[in-house]
Parts: sequence; structure tokens; C-alpha cells
Amino acid sequence: MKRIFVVIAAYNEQKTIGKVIMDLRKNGYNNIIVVDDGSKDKTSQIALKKNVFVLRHKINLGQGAALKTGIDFALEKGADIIVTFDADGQFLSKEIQKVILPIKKDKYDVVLGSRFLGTAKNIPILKKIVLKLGVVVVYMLYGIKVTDSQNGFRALSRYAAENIEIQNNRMEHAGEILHQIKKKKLKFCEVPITVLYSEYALKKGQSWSNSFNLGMKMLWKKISR
Ligand SMILES: Nc1nc2c(ncn2[C@@H]2O[C@H](COP(=O)(O)OP(=O)(O)OP(=O)(O)O)[C@@H](O)[C@H]2O)c(=O)[nH]1
Ligand SMILES: [Mg+2]
Repeated sequence: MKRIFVVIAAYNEQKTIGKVIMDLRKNGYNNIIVVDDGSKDKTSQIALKKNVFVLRHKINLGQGAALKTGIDFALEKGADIIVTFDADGQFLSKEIQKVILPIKKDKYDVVLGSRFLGTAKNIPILKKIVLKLGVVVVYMLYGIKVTDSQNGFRALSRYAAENIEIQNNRMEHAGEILHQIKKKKLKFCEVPITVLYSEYALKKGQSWSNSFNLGMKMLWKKISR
């Protein structure tokens, strides 16, 4: 039996973190690591009450840094498969099953969730355009072809988790992971997943302009090198 760990980077998610953890448990995932990324609300307290591993950054370092903290801890705990999952309730726990399946079968090192192969329910049009542009940027920068380059729902084999180095603390880590997949020749595939755009997630999540700026920043870094 493979030991599956779910790593959740959370920043000020007191409204959703409790339900996200409960849903994961309902679907049979009990090895849950919440990395509270210097939240100013009750994210940690709520997670602690749910009896999961809670790691805290004293100050906000960003999603990339939070994932690194969680992945390293999962490896220490002996994880065979690590799932990265958002704290804002946009993903469905029941879909973890299909995200981990290619690794369970020992066919792939990394599985990337794709909302564009699956469902991006109520996604704002500008966000959709910027995310599609992101796919092109990632292809130009790293030569890796995916349909959704900014998706936080993934699964990593132990081997992949040991070999992917996340150095960028903030949102650039998603592109960085893709770069590492290419560089280290990790076997990867995409699977369709659902991303729900609730009013809450839209208000709190990345604005299209944030995502656009991120893409431009990545391109600029490459050009100006
Ligand atoms: N924004 C943000 N999120 C963080 C940070 N650290 C951890 N997170 C968590 O990372 C996850 C993704 O963040 P979002 O801002 O929703 O980004 P996203 O899901 O890529 O973008 P959307 O599609 O707009 O929701 C959430 O579970 C956050 O709680 C941080 O410093 N900033
Ligand atoms: Mg989100």
C-alpha cells in the first residue's frame, strides 16, 4: 500500500480550511499536512482542532515556500505519493483518486491536474485568457507542453518530490515545477480536474492582472539574463 500525503498551503483560509480537511477525510485521506503560511486569522487553530499536521511559517513567505515546507515534511514522514491541494475549497477531494492513479500504477512521476481538460466552473473570461497565455509562456521558457500551467492540484511520486527543487517562494513555483520536470526528465501526464470559482475564491484568489504580471516577470527574467 502506498502512503499518500496531502499537502495544503494555506494563507488566511479560516473560512474554508475546516471543510477542506473534513472532505479529505471523508474521501479516506488521513495523512494531511497544513502549512499555515503566516496567516493572520484562525487557519492554524482550526486545522489543529481537526487533528492534522500543522506547520507554521511565522511570516508569510508565499505558496511556493509553503509547499516546499510541506513536501519536505511529507518525505520525512515516509510518503510514497504527495498530493498538493489548495485550502480555498476550489478543488474536489474525490478527484484525488484519479490524480494519484498514474503514480500508483508506477507509470508516471508527476501528475498535473488540468482545469482545461476538465472543468473550470464559472471562471472569469480574463482569467481564462491569462491562464492560456501562461501555457504559451511556459512552453516558450521551458519547452514543456501542458494545457494548464498554474494548477495547484498535482501528485508527485516520492522520487519526483525528492528531485524537484522549489526555490521560488511565491507564485512562480508552478512554472518552476514544470521547468524541473523537463530538466530532470520526470515522466509526467495531465488529468482532467475541476476547479470551482466560488465568490469567495474569486475575491481571495489571484486576480487576472496578478497572473498576467507573473507571466511577464518570468519572460523578462529569461530575456534579460
Ligand atoms: N495568495 C496566496 N496564497 C497562498 C500563500 N501562501 C499559501 N497560499 C495558498 O495557496 C493556495 C492557492 O492560492 P490562490 O491565491 O487561490 O491561487 P490560485 O488558486 O492559483 O488562483 P485562483 O485560480 O485565482 O484561485 C491557497 O490555498 C492559499 O491559501 C500566499 O502567500 N498567498
Ligand atoms: Mg485559488
